[in-house]
Amino acid sequence: MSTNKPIYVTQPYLPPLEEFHDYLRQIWDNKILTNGGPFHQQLEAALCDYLGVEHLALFSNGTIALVTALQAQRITGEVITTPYSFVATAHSLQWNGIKPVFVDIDPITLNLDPAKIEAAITPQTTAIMPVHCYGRPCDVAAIQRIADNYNLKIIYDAAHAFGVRDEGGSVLRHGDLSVLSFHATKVFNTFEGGAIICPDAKTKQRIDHLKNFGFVDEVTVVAAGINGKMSEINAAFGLLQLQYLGQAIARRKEIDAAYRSRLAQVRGIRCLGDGAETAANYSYFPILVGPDYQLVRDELYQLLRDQEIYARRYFFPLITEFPMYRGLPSARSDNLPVAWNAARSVLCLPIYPGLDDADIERVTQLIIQAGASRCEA
Ligand code: T4K
Repeated sequence: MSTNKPIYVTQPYLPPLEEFHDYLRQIWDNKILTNGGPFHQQLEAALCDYLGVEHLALFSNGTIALVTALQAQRITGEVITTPYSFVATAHSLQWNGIKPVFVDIDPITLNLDPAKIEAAITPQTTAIMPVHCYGRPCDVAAIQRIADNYNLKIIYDAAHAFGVRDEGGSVLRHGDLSVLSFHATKVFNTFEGGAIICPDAKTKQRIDHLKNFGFVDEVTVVAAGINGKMSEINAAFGLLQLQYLGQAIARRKEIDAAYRSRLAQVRGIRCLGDGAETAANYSYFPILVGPDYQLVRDELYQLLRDQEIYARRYFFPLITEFPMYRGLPSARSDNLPVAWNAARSVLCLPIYPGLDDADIERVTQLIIQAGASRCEA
């Protein structure tokens, strides 16, 4: 067992505690704890500014935001989605009584492959739910073309895509709605939290009603809404964290670059996003362990774990391998060969602002040495 400190796949960035006390003091003074209080309103405005979007509704977490986004667009029937994501993507459909139809992913980006979507459309299809996996944008233009041709809605699961931009601005402007997660493990976090990016004020108003039980005023309920509100403590933490986000992302960018340069020469290891034109937000650092590497992915995963380096296999197993989805015809592995292979070769390396250069050295040296070991033997 190593004497080094454990290294996790991620750790939240925590601003100075004393500064959070000021926010807590204000909450204690005005006694508004939730239900769209002042920090909630301020965070919505601050995030619109930061992200470059016009309308945003905060939520208690990303999963409830996804469930509500589907309700807001009145999605029913079948929705085309990716098997290569966190299970909440498909669960949000299931919670709405919608049948997920799984389509394979692109081998370069690991996002939903637009070339495979049309074949999965049936008369019951009402929408597409793609995921900007690891914050790397989907082929939004191709997906939009298909949606336009077949009159489908697009709900982006943008849980990983905080702050990601393309040539036209925020990647979150695409589709009918985009949903963010502010979970503790994300680039920007509010402990738990999430948001829906809305295209106009009317949509935001409907979503605001839906996240507050459907209440419009004291006596009027217009829909069977849910409780998806973000509390003042979470919103206050978000406001404070936003002030430090620039430096946190800058450090993530350095780590990303360090991994890429150190691992560039390792045979059989591919760093996702190498040569990609659109930068992500450095939220994850996925590598693909190919057949040319000396260990299979799970051997490398275990070797790192033995040294208390907790890299994670996001996303293994595929969503389609879980019991509530595996019986669906679209869940068959021969329908999803790219996703199946990616789930068995991916390893997300630790990346977070608190990771220091010695940590990066430790992680990469182990990968380099393990890659060389059997050649020497
Ligand atoms: N859509 C997509 C594409 C998503 O990836 C997610 C969430 C969602 C939707 C749903 O959004 P939310 O409802 O969660 O807002 C984590 C997160 O729980 C989950 O938010 C995230 N995706 C998913 C990819 O990862 P786990 O089970 O891997 O997390 P856990 O607890 O093992 O944490 C990983 C590491 O992070 C730990 O080893 C240590 C560190 N950590 C974690 C927590 C919670 C900390 O240092 N502090 C902490 O408080 O799921």
